[in-house]
Amino acid sequence: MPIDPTLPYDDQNVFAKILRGELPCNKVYEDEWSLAFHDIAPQAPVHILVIPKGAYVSWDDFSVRASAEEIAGLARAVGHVAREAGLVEPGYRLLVNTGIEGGQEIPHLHFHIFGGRPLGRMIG
Ligand code: DGP
Repeated sequence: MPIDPTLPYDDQNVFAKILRGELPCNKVYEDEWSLAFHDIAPQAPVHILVIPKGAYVSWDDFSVRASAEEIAGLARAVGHVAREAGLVEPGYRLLVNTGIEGGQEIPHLHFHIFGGRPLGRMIG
């Protein structure tokens, strides 16, 4: 069920639990700002999620409240993970579902990285 991004941060969401180590994940990268792990229900041969360590509900929330360091840290992590996954040459797709009509289900900001097959053109 898509979430309302205007609600306060829910620290019981699954990505918050993954960040606290209360739930497992298949980790591919971690640094001061970010954690990346494989999606539990991959929609492409490569489907990785990159999340900020800070408590941000959505891209909208992050774009308003995150520091320049956090924004840079997350952007660098997304690029790094895609490069390390070997996706730069064939290409890949970034997706950030935001809010109810954006189809966001987990109320902690996450970048989807899709790759490993031709993805076609898609808007929804
Ligand atoms: P979105 O619709 O953008 O909020 O996508 C949420 C994604 O999170 C979806 O592709 C499935 C994934 N997901 C949900 N629960 C878990 C989990 O517990 N572990 C992992 N690795 N991924 C999850």
